Amino acid sequence: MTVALIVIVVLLVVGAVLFVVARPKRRPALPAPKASPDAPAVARTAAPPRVEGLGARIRAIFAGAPTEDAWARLEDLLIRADVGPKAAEDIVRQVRDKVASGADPADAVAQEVAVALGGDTELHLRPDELSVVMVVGVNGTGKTTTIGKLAAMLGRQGKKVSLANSDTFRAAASEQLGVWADRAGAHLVAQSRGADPGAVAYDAVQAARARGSDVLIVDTAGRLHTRQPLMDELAKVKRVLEKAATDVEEVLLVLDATTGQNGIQQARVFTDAVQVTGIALTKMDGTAKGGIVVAVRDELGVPVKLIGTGERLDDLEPFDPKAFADRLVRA
Ligand SMILES: Nc1nc2c(ncn2[C@@H]2O[C@H](COP(=O)(O)OP(=O)(O)O)[C@@H](O)[C@H]2O)c(=O)[nH]1
Ligand SMILES: [Mg+2]
Repeated sequence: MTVALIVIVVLLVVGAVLFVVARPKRRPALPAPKASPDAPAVARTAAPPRVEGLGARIRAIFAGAPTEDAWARLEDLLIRADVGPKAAEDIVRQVRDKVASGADPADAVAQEVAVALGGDTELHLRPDELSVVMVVGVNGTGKTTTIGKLAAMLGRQGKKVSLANSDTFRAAASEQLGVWADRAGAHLVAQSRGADPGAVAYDAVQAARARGSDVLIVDTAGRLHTRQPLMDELAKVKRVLEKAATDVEEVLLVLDATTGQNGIQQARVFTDAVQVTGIALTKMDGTAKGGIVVAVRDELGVPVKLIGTGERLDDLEPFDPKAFADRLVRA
Protein backbone atom coordinates (compact mmCIF):
# COMPACT_ATOMS: atom_id res chain seq x y z
CA MET A 1 0.00 0.00 0.00
CA THR A 2 2.68 2.50 1.08
CA VAL A 3 4.88 1.35 -1.83
CA ALA A 4 2.03 2.00 -4.28
CA LEU A 5 1.56 5.46 -2.76
CA ILE A 6 5.26 6.28 -3.09
CA VAL A 7 5.26 5.10 -6.74
CA ILE A 8 2.26 7.33 -7.49
CA VAL A 9 3.86 10.36 -5.84
CA VAL A 10 7.14 9.80 -7.75
CA LEU A 11 5.24 9.47 -11.04
CA LEU A 12 3.32 12.69 -10.35
CA VAL A 13 6.51 14.63 -9.60
CA VAL A 14 8.26 13.29 -12.73
CA GLY A 15 5.16 14.17 -14.80
CA ALA A 16 5.07 17.72 -13.43
CA VAL A 17 8.78 18.24 -14.14
CA LEU A 18 8.41 16.91 -17.71
CA PHE A 19 5.41 19.18 -18.28
CA VAL A 20 7.31 22.29 -17.22
CA VAL A 21 10.47 21.36 -19.16
CA ALA A 22 8.69 20.34 -22.37
CA ARG A 23 6.35 23.34 -22.57
CA PRO A 24 6.95 25.17 -25.90
CA LYS A 25 8.43 28.65 -25.58
CA ARG A 26 6.82 31.51 -27.48
CA ARG A 27 8.91 33.07 -30.20
CA PRO A 28 8.96 36.66 -31.37
CA ALA A 29 7.33 37.35 -34.76
CA LEU A 30 10.49 38.28 -36.60
CA PRO A 31 13.50 37.38 -34.49
CA ALA A 32 16.86 39.02 -34.80
CA PRO A 33 19.18 37.43 -37.35
CA LYS A 34 21.18 34.44 -36.26
CA ALA A 35 23.78 34.89 -38.94
CA SER A 36 25.03 31.73 -40.51
CA PRO A 37 25.04 33.50 -43.84
CA ASP A 38 26.51 30.86 -46.05
CA ALA A 39 24.42 27.96 -44.88
CA PRO A 40 23.89 25.81 -47.98
CA ALA A 41 20.53 25.83 -49.72
CA VAL A 42 19.33 22.55 -48.29
CA ALA A 43 16.80 20.33 -49.99
CA ARG A 44 13.20 21.03 -49.03
CA THR A 45 11.81 18.60 -46.51
CA ALA A 46 8.38 18.08 -45.02
CA ALA A 47 9.35 20.27 -42.06
CA PRO A 48 11.74 22.87 -43.46
CA PRO A 49 14.08 24.65 -41.07
CA ARG A 50 12.99 28.06 -39.88
CA VAL A 51 14.40 30.86 -41.95
CA GLU A 52 15.68 33.60 -39.75
CA GLY A 53 17.35 36.82 -40.75
CA LEU A 54 16.20 36.95 -44.35
CA GLY A 55 17.95 40.27 -44.96
CA ALA A 56 21.30 39.05 -43.66
CA ARG A 57 21.06 35.98 -45.84
CA ILE A 58 20.16 37.96 -48.93
CA ARG A 59 23.13 40.24 -48.38
CA ALA A 60 25.39 37.19 -47.91
CA ILE A 61 24.15 35.61 -51.15
CA PHE A 62 24.89 38.81 -53.03
CA ALA A 63 28.20 39.58 -51.35
CA GLY A 64 29.89 39.11 -54.73
CA ALA A 65 28.58 39.62 -58.25
CA PRO A 66 25.12 38.03 -58.75
CA THR A 67 25.61 34.60 -60.32
CA GLU A 68 22.98 32.13 -61.54
CA ASP A 69 23.67 30.17 -58.37
CA ALA A 70 22.91 33.27 -56.28
CA TRP A 71 19.50 33.71 -57.96
CA ALA A 72 18.67 30.05 -57.37
CA ARG A 73 19.68 30.41 -53.72
CA LEU A 74 17.52 33.53 -53.35
CA GLU A 75 14.50 31.69 -54.75
CA ASP A 76 15.13 28.79 -52.39
CA LEU A 77 15.52 31.16 -49.45
CA LEU A 78 12.17 32.81 -50.22
CA ILE A 79 10.46 29.43 -50.52
CA ARG A 80 11.91 28.35 -47.18
CA ALA A 81 10.56 31.58 -45.68
CA ASP A 82 7.10 30.26 -46.74
CA VAL A 83 6.65 32.78 -49.55
CA GLY A 84 5.30 30.00 -51.81
CA PRO A 85 6.94 28.77 -55.03
CA LYS A 86 4.94 30.89 -57.45
CA ALA A 87 5.42 34.19 -55.61
CA ALA A 88 9.11 33.35 -55.02
CA GLU A 89 9.66 32.91 -58.75
CA ASP A 90 7.85 36.17 -59.56
CA ILE A 91 9.78 38.11 -56.93
CA VAL A 92 13.15 36.77 -58.14
CA ARG A 93 12.31 37.72 -61.74
CA GLN A 94 11.47 41.30 -60.73
CA VAL A 95 14.49 41.58 -58.43
CA ARG A 96 16.82 40.41 -61.23
CA ASP A 97 15.64 43.28 -63.43
CA LYS A 98 16.10 45.80 -60.64
CA VAL A 99 19.56 44.55 -59.67
CA ALA A 100 20.58 44.59 -63.34
CA SER A 101 19.83 48.30 -63.34
CA GLY A 102 21.85 48.91 -60.20
CA ALA A 103 19.50 48.33 -57.23
CA ASP A 104 20.62 46.78 -53.94
CA PRO A 105 19.32 43.16 -53.83
CA ALA A 106 17.87 43.34 -50.29
CA ASP A 107 16.16 46.68 -51.08
CA ALA A 108 14.78 45.23 -54.29
CA VAL A 109 13.40 42.16 -52.46
CA ALA A 110 11.74 44.42 -49.86
CA GLN A 111 10.16 46.50 -52.64
CA GLU A 112 8.87 43.46 -54.51
CA VAL A 113 7.48 41.85 -51.35
CA ALA A 114 5.63 45.12 -50.62
CA VAL A 115 4.23 45.11 -54.17
CA ALA A 116 3.17 41.47 -53.84
CA LEU A 117 1.37 42.34 -50.58
CA GLY A 118 -0.20 45.54 -51.83
CA GLY A 119 -3.77 46.25 -52.77
CA ASP A 120 -6.48 47.41 -50.46
CA THR A 121 -5.50 46.35 -46.94
CA GLU A 122 -7.96 48.62 -45.09
CA LEU A 123 -11.04 47.43 -43.23
CA HIS A 124 -14.04 49.11 -44.83
CA LEU A 125 -16.84 50.00 -42.46
CA ARG A 126 -19.81 52.27 -43.02
CA PRO A 127 -19.50 55.64 -41.34
CA ASP A 128 -23.25 56.22 -41.18
CA GLU A 129 -24.99 53.03 -40.09
CA LEU A 130 -24.48 49.53 -38.77
CA SER A 131 -21.57 47.71 -40.43
CA VAL A 132 -21.62 43.92 -40.44
CA VAL A 133 -18.39 41.92 -40.31
CA MET A 134 -18.62 38.15 -40.72
CA VAL A 135 -15.68 36.08 -39.52
CA VAL A 136 -15.02 32.61 -40.98
CA GLY A 137 -12.28 29.99 -40.77
CA VAL A 138 -11.33 26.53 -39.55
CA ASN A 139 -11.78 25.80 -35.83
CA GLY A 140 -8.71 26.66 -33.80
CA THR A 141 -7.33 29.25 -36.22
CA GLY A 142 -8.25 32.06 -33.82
CA LYS A 143 -11.63 33.39 -34.98
CA THR A 144 -13.11 34.10 -31.56
CA THR A 145 -9.86 35.54 -30.20
CA THR A 146 -9.45 37.77 -33.24
CA ILE A 147 -13.05 38.98 -32.90
CA GLY A 148 -12.36 39.95 -29.29
CA LYS A 149 -9.20 41.82 -30.29
CA LEU A 150 -10.92 43.48 -33.25
CA ALA A 151 -13.79 44.60 -31.01
CA ALA A 152 -11.25 46.19 -28.67
CA MET A 153 -9.45 47.88 -31.59
CA LEU A 154 -12.71 49.33 -32.94
CA GLY A 155 -13.71 50.33 -29.40
CA ARG A 156 -10.48 52.34 -29.10
CA GLN A 157 -11.57 54.14 -32.29
CA GLY A 158 -14.77 55.16 -30.49
CA LYS A 159 -17.09 52.65 -32.13
CA LYS A 160 -19.87 50.76 -30.37
CA VAL A 161 -19.45 47.08 -31.12
CA SER A 162 -21.84 44.13 -30.85
CA LEU A 163 -20.72 40.51 -31.08
CA ALA A 164 -22.88 37.57 -32.11
CA ASN A 165 -22.14 33.90 -32.30
CA SER A 166 -23.81 31.98 -35.09
CA ASP A 167 -21.99 28.78 -34.09
CA THR A 168 -24.91 27.59 -32.00
CA PHE A 169 -23.70 24.00 -32.18
CA ARG A 170 -21.13 24.34 -29.38
CA ALA A 171 -22.31 25.69 -26.03
CA ALA A 172 -18.75 26.72 -25.08
CA ALA A 173 -18.45 28.90 -28.19
CA SER A 174 -20.91 31.49 -26.86
CA GLU A 175 -19.31 31.53 -23.42
CA GLN A 176 -15.87 32.18 -24.94
CA LEU A 177 -17.25 35.02 -27.06
CA GLY A 178 -18.94 36.41 -23.96
CA VAL A 179 -15.61 36.54 -22.13
CA TRP A 180 -14.05 38.47 -25.03
CA ALA A 181 -17.06 40.81 -25.21
CA ASP A 182 -16.50 41.67 -21.52
CA ARG A 183 -12.79 42.26 -22.02
CA ALA A 184 -13.32 44.41 -25.10
CA GLY A 185 -16.26 46.34 -23.64
CA ALA A 186 -18.49 45.09 -26.44
CA HIS A 187 -22.14 44.04 -26.35
CA LEU A 188 -22.89 40.32 -26.69
CA VAL A 189 -26.01 39.31 -28.51
CA ALA A 190 -27.12 36.29 -26.55
CA GLN A 191 -28.82 33.31 -28.10
CA SER A 192 -29.88 29.89 -27.08
CA ARG A 193 -27.94 26.78 -27.92
CA GLY A 194 -29.13 24.83 -30.95
CA ALA A 195 -30.90 27.83 -32.51
CA ASP A 196 -30.73 28.11 -36.29
CA PRO A 197 -27.52 29.98 -37.24
CA GLY A 198 -29.39 32.03 -39.84
CA ALA A 199 -32.06 33.03 -37.32
CA VAL A 200 -29.36 34.02 -34.84
CA ALA A 201 -27.72 36.18 -37.49
CA TYR A 202 -31.03 37.86 -38.28
CA ASP A 203 -31.81 38.55 -34.61
CA ALA A 204 -28.26 39.82 -34.08
CA VAL A 205 -28.70 42.55 -36.69
CA GLN A 206 -31.97 43.66 -35.04
CA ALA A 207 -30.37 43.62 -31.57
CA ALA A 208 -27.27 45.52 -32.72
CA ARG A 209 -29.47 48.15 -34.41
CA ALA A 210 -31.72 48.49 -31.35
CA ARG A 211 -28.61 49.02 -29.28
CA GLY A 212 -27.28 51.71 -31.64
CA SER A 213 -24.08 49.79 -32.41
CA ASP A 214 -21.73 50.91 -35.17
CA VAL A 215 -20.37 47.45 -35.91
CA LEU A 216 -21.72 43.91 -35.56
CA ILE A 217 -19.11 41.14 -35.72
CA VAL A 218 -20.50 37.65 -36.34
CA ASP A 219 -18.56 34.58 -35.23
CA THR A 220 -19.25 31.37 -37.17
CA ALA A 221 -18.70 27.63 -37.03
CA GLY A 222 -15.52 26.07 -38.41
CA ARG A 223 -15.91 22.30 -38.19
CA LEU A 224 -14.24 20.94 -41.27
CA HIS A 225 -15.27 17.31 -40.99
CA THR A 226 -18.73 18.26 -42.18
CA ARG A 227 -17.30 20.42 -44.91
CA GLN A 228 -20.13 20.79 -47.41
CA PRO A 229 -22.95 21.41 -44.92
CA LEU A 230 -20.67 23.94 -43.19
CA MET A 231 -20.11 25.88 -46.40
CA ASP A 232 -23.86 25.83 -47.07
CA GLU A 233 -24.50 27.06 -43.53
CA LEU A 234 -21.98 29.91 -43.89
CA ALA A 235 -23.40 30.96 -47.24
CA LYS A 236 -26.86 31.00 -45.68
CA VAL A 237 -25.73 33.06 -42.68
CA LYS A 238 -24.20 35.54 -45.10
CA ARG A 239 -27.40 35.78 -47.16
CA VAL A 240 -29.46 36.35 -44.02
CA LEU A 241 -27.06 39.06 -42.82
CA GLU A 242 -27.22 40.77 -46.21
CA LYS A 243 -30.99 40.73 -46.08
CA ALA A 244 -31.26 41.94 -42.48
CA ALA A 245 -28.60 44.65 -42.80
CA THR A 246 -27.86 46.73 -45.88
CA ASP A 247 -24.81 44.66 -46.71
CA VAL A 248 -22.01 42.58 -45.20
CA GLU A 249 -19.12 45.03 -45.26
CA GLU A 250 -16.34 42.55 -44.61
CA VAL A 251 -16.03 38.77 -44.66
CA LEU A 252 -12.80 38.09 -42.81
CA LEU A 253 -11.09 34.74 -43.17
CA VAL A 254 -8.98 33.83 -40.16
CA LEU A 255 -5.86 31.84 -41.01
CA ASP A 256 -3.26 30.38 -38.65
CA ALA A 257 0.19 31.43 -39.93
CA THR A 258 1.87 28.42 -38.35
CA THR A 259 -0.02 25.97 -40.59
CA GLY A 260 1.79 27.18 -43.74
CA GLN A 261 0.73 25.81 -47.11
CA ASN A 262 -1.77 23.36 -45.53
CA GLY A 263 -3.70 26.26 -44.03
CA ILE A 264 -3.81 27.99 -47.39
CA GLN A 265 -5.26 24.89 -49.07
CA GLN A 266 -7.93 24.59 -46.35
CA ALA A 267 -8.77 28.28 -46.69
CA ARG A 268 -9.65 27.92 -50.33
CA VAL A 269 -13.03 26.27 -49.56
CA PHE A 270 -14.00 29.37 -47.59
CA THR A 271 -13.00 31.83 -50.30
CA ASP A 272 -15.09 29.76 -52.72
CA ALA A 273 -18.17 29.55 -50.45
CA VAL A 274 -18.45 33.11 -49.10
CA GLN A 275 -16.75 35.95 -50.87
CA VAL A 276 -13.90 36.71 -48.50
CA THR A 277 -12.86 40.37 -48.49
CA GLY A 278 -9.82 40.14 -46.23
CA ILE A 279 -7.56 37.82 -44.27
CA ALA A 280 -6.70 37.99 -40.59
CA LEU A 281 -3.44 36.08 -40.21
CA THR A 282 -3.08 34.88 -36.63
CA LYS A 283 -0.22 33.46 -34.53
CA MET A 284 2.43 35.50 -36.29
CA ASP A 285 4.12 35.49 -32.88
CA GLY A 286 4.43 31.72 -33.27
CA THR A 287 6.23 31.57 -36.60
CA ALA A 288 9.54 32.99 -37.74
CA LYS A 289 8.46 32.51 -41.32
CA GLY A 290 6.81 35.81 -42.12
CA GLY A 291 6.89 34.96 -45.84
CA ILE A 292 3.58 33.10 -45.31
CA VAL A 293 1.85 36.48 -45.67
CA VAL A 294 3.09 36.71 -49.27
CA ALA A 295 1.92 33.17 -50.08
CA VAL A 296 -1.52 33.83 -48.57
CA ARG A 297 -1.94 37.03 -50.58
CA ASP A 298 -0.65 35.44 -53.75
CA GLU A 299 -2.44 32.11 -53.60
CA LEU A 300 -5.83 33.22 -52.24
CA GLY A 301 -5.91 36.51 -54.13
CA VAL A 302 -7.34 38.27 -51.07
CA PRO A 303 -5.55 41.07 -49.18
CA VAL A 304 -4.23 40.44 -45.69
CA LYS A 305 -5.87 43.09 -43.47
CA LEU A 306 -5.05 42.11 -39.90
CA ILE A 307 -2.14 40.41 -38.16
CA GLY A 308 -2.55 38.57 -34.83
CA THR A 309 0.55 38.57 -32.69
CA GLY A 310 -0.57 36.95 -29.44
CA GLU A 311 -3.41 36.08 -27.13
CA ARG A 312 -3.85 39.41 -25.37
CA LEU A 313 -6.49 42.03 -26.14
CA ASP A 314 -4.11 44.38 -27.95
CA ASP A 315 -2.24 41.72 -29.93
CA LEU A 316 -3.83 42.66 -33.26
CA GLU A 317 -2.36 45.02 -35.84
CA PRO A 318 -3.74 46.52 -39.04
CA PHE A 319 -1.58 45.15 -41.83
CA ASP A 320 0.91 47.55 -43.40
CA PRO A 321 2.55 45.90 -46.46
CA LYS A 322 5.50 48.26 -46.70
CA ALA A 323 6.42 48.17 -43.02
CA PHE A 324 5.98 44.41 -43.04
CA ALA A 325 8.22 43.90 -46.11
CA ASP A 326 10.90 46.13 -44.57
CA ARG A 327 10.76 44.23 -41.28
CA LEU A 328 10.91 40.86 -43.05
CA VAL A 329 13.87 41.72 -45.21
CA ARG A 330 15.79 43.87 -42.72
CA ALA A 331 15.68 41.15 -40.07
N1 LIG B 1 -0.02 32.87 -29.97
C1 LIG B 1 -1.21 33.19 -30.49
N2 LIG B 1 -2.28 32.45 -30.17
C2 LIG B 1 -3.46 32.80 -30.72
C3 LIG B 1 -3.59 33.91 -31.60
N3 LIG B 1 -4.89 33.98 -31.97
C4 LIG B 1 -5.54 32.95 -31.35
N4 LIG B 1 -4.68 32.23 -30.60
C5 LIG B 1 -4.95 31.02 -29.79
O1 LIG B 1 -5.44 30.00 -30.66
C6 LIG B 1 -6.36 29.18 -29.97
C7 LIG B 1 -7.66 29.06 -30.75
O2 LIG B 1 -8.29 30.33 -30.76
P1 LIG B 1 -9.87 30.52 -30.93
O3 LIG B 1 -10.11 31.99 -31.00
O4 LIG B 1 -10.62 29.76 -29.92
O5 LIG B 1 -10.08 29.84 -32.37
P2 LIG B 1 -11.45 29.55 -33.15
O6 LIG B 1 -11.77 28.11 -32.93
O7 LIG B 1 -11.12 29.82 -34.59
O8 LIG B 1 -12.49 30.48 -32.63
C8 LIG B 1 -6.55 29.78 -28.59
O9 LIG B 1 -5.73 29.10 -27.68
C9 LIG B 1 -6.05 31.23 -28.78
O10 LIG B 1 -5.56 31.79 -27.59
C10 LIG B 1 -2.41 34.68 -31.92
O11 LIG B 1 -2.41 35.66 -32.68
N5 LIG B 1 -1.25 34.27 -31.32
MG1 LIG C 1 -14.36 30.07 -31.86
